[in-house]
Amino acid sequence: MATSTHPAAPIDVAALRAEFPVLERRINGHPLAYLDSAATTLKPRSVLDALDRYNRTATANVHRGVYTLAEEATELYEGARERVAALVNAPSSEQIIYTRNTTEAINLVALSWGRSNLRDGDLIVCSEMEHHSNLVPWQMLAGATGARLEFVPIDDAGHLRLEVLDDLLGQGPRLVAITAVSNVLGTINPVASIIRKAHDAGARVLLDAAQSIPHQPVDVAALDVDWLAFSGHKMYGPTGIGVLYGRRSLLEEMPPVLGGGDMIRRVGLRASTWNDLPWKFEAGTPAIAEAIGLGAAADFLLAAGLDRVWSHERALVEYAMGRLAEIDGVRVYGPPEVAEHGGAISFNVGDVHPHDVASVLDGEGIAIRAGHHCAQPLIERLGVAATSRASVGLYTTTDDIDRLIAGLATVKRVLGVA
Ligand code: C6P
Repeated sequence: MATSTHPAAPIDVAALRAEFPVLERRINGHPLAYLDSAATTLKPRSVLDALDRYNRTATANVHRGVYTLAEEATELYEGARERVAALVNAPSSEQIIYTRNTTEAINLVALSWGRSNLRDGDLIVCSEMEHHSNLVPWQMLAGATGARLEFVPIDDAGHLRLEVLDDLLGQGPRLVAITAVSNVLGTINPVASIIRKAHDAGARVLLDAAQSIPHQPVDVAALDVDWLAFSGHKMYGPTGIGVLYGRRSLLEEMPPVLGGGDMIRRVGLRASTWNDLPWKFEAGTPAIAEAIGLGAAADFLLAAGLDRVWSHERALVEYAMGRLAEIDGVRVYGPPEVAEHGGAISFNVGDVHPHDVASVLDGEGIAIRAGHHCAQPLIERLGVAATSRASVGLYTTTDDIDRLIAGLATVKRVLGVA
């Protein structure tokens, strides 16, 4: 992802934290230390207010009515699309398709472009570190078309083995579908060079940006990526809304996947024609409040400044990795280099099951995720049943990390780890 080389002024974390009402909660008698932003981020007041304002004062369907409320709702809904386009530097908001989440965005490409372009024997390249969302849709597409799937493996430190990618690109794949940042290992993949090389080999590239959008500046125009998928709920926005960005020429040639209201230009009894972009892909009444909330989340991130968010989070990850390394019996997975490590840190404490780690920490008010993180092939590659995962957001502080470290001492004591 594009990262600035300029030192960024620090974000005012205390002021930002005050925007998140959930942080006022006490959990099991302790202040909340929320270290699960990779699963979903907390929501700031501006997003909550945007949802509430639509529901309380501007409720109407979009693209249908000619009365004031309906026009206001449509303006809010389409205005949000402009702000999401600005967040990722899309050439036009017509290239921002609202979906339910990252998963639906990736499925849209598989069902639309994939089903009409891939044939028996065509190659799709993924990696061993993909979330199920960027794996299962391609398995289904391969099953339906006869296309074959190959995988870029990881090395023991959790980097992609790029020499294998080069070999696979030599076989002329039609598609490379890869994550920008691993939700388990935190690995930041060198996506700009992957995209360049894949294009040179004649492949299209889909980037799963679920774990990069809320953390680092992402510029779809500079990356020249074909499709980019992300979720609102991981970028301080509401659940139920996500985005597919696409190259205009591809979106124009892709057939719609769902038919119904709003996605049509003209309907006859036996045939119909399709609406313009982006509505061709948005059949039925959309998630209006959620899209408006997503626009507020894009504004929130733009105002915070993703360069500054990235500096803040990188310092936290460096601090957390240093502190975790001090604890005997804790094994951290993923790249040791902080520059290559995004906001998710997976670890295990001796042989303790991660669910036990997470529940002891919960008793201390610390929220982490434990399990396979919807990346079962990767967890298998790591040779474990599951991991514990702490992940940061722009509201995370070194105090949250200190609480995690102290909590792990409690885990070791309570569960008898040497
Ligand atoms: N990862 C996690 O705790 P959805 O569910 O569609 O909003 O996002 C899917 C998804 C796709 N790609 C990556 C890299 C992801 O991390 C996720 C969601 C969450 O890691 C929930 S499983």
